[in-house]
Amino acid sequence: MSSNKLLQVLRLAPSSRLAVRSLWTGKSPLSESDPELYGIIKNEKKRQVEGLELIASENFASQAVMEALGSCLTNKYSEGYPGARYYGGNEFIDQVERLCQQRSLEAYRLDPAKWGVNVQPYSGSPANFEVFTGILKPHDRIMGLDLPDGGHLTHGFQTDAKRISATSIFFESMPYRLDPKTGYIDYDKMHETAKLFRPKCLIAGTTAYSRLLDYKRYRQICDDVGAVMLADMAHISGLVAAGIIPSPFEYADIVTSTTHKTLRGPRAGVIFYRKGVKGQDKKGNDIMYDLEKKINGAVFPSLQGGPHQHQIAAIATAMLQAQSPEFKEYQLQVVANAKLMAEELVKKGYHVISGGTDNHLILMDLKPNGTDGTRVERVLELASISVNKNTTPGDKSAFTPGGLRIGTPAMTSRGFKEAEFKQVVDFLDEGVKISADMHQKTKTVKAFKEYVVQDNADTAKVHSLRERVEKFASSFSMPGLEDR
Ligand code: DSN
Repeated sequence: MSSNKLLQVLRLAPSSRLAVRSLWTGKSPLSESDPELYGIIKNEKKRQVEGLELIASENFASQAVMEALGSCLTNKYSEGYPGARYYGGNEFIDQVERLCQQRSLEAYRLDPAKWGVNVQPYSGSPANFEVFTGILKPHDRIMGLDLPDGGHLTHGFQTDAKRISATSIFFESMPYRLDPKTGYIDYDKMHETAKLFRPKCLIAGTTAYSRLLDYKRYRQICDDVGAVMLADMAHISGLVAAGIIPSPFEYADIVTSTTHKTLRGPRAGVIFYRKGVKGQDKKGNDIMYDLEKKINGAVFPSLQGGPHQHQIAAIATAMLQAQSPEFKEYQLQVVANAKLMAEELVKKGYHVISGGTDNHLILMDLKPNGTDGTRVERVLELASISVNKNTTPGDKSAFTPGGLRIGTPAMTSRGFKEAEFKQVVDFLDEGVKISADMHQKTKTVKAFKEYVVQDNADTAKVHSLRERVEKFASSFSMPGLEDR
């Protein structure tokens, strides 16, 4: 210890000195070495246990995943790839990363001679940017589903006034959209636009779209205009692993995903890429895929440093879980629950975009109910129900969009079936009605947000809803570690 540090420690009160000493040995639990942070985490745990988690992109990771995340693997630097690292001491780390690669391919039933996988992306957004960095030059063209229509920021999002995502700053982006009449992707229009725009990469991926993607159609368009087909299956990767919805692997050149949504792993990302023989030239010689080097080089060293091996280990164990019969049952229930919710919402007169769902999520337009996503999200939050406001086709602002996105993966992980989701719809309906009443009484969002925390007859209804929600949610088990 430097003499300056020693002086600082000696000046501390005796109890703080103890805390500092144990900090030095690294042996005291979080509850003792940092009670302030420990308290915040306990509060978040309580919120998760007592609330209804309906954010479509969230889930509850298993105990095994949490243990891997909290393991000693966080201590290790391993820049490079298995067998070719820039640091020593990676014997076991190499085993972890290779196991993760192998299980990731197995989880999607991929032939290692035809597909490779990079398991180092820190999460989904970096994974997408890494793909573009690997296969495109600056200002090359990309085409993805527009964000207000259910696409992701990293699929090239920009507004009329501004390039928002780095994927639209460093590349030229053109959106495709939904057919506003049906709420389904307008593939004919996409094809027409692609012929004019000639993108180098076409993205088949969504973040708020409740229908299945027609991957064959994407492939045809890519072949017609000479584009690489990137499928971003972040939202649906659990459903794909379970084999209960069409897989993008049949048609795509590259597939990215996060690992924490329907897949129920840690917060991280993965990139799958085709390898081996692509086809034959006119003389009958093999043409090989050249994606492996480009993608791996883009992840490291172009965009990332040391891989997070504790995350990679947690992906490995999630990919093992994803191959179990219980995982398939879980995913079937996720979809059954979402379908039930959509039907119940429609019965109650709600405008569900596209009229229903084929996957784990539902997108509602609340404008016909005299309110919007921002206000309903806030009221539900006060009632211990987590959802997120979402743009629906035609919305101009992402801050006060008309819609709400709701999903079933997290509560299905806590054992909810159709009967429980019927109750959830009743809770939601109650919250939307309270929000619509409050909306009528307040002009601006600011006034609304002040009103919802005052004492009045409407907020009393929110408190009553919260009490019932918490009693209901608390009676279901929670995956993961007991106290964290
Ligand atoms: N934020 C994620 C989602 O909610 O869909 C995607 O990045």
